[in-house]
Amino acid sequence: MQAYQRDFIRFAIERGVLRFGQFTLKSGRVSPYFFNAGLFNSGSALARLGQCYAEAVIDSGLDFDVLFGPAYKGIPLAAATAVALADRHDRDLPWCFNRKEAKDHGEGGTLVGAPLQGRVLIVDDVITAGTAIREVMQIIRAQDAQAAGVLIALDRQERGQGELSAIQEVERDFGMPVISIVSLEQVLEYLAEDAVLKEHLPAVQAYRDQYGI
Ligand code: OMP
Repeated sequence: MQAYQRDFIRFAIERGVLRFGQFTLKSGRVSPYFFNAGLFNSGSALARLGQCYAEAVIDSGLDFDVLFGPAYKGIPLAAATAVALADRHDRDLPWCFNRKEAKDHGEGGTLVGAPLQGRVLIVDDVITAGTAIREVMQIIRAQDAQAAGVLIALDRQERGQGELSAIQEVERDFGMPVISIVSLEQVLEYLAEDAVLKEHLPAVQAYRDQYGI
């Protein structure tokens, strides 16, 4: 685990973004942990989050032309990442997002910001079963753009529809990489090292045994 990944997990726990307990997921699975990116809800927290995303994508070496934030949660994430790439990595790239409902006046349409064209980096929060990301792919395809990759905060490393992880399925089906700031494996490593948080380890491990890959 790299230093920025450890810092990110600590930061997510401090902000209450990463929590332990009992949570029902979109997929119906009942999870002993949940990652709520909406709780990076101050200016400094969002700035720091954007820096972590930027660091992860720079680290990956992925080439892309435009950042895309899917509504709603992806929008501030893509914006914060675009700011961090410009400020910290000297990469001033275009970014855009979609509306959930088309606007029939003014500029109209469902896309806002830079044109969605070329190689698109999708910025989102979490992939569990991969449903949300498949919907985003339809938007990108409808614009005749190409998806270059997906950048997320946490890879929950769960099974998708078959034996592969949801992320491996997305990579296989769309021929693009999924880059995450951290994965469940690193969260487990972090828990194991912490005298207090260690108490959550058995439940998270059991969940991983049931739904993980
Ligand atoms: P999938 O569509 O199953 O991949 O689930 C991804 C979505 O689930 C995310 O975009 C979130 O809205 C939500 N989610 C979280 O935000 N954090 C979690 O830890 C787990 C989920 C989830 O419901 O699976």
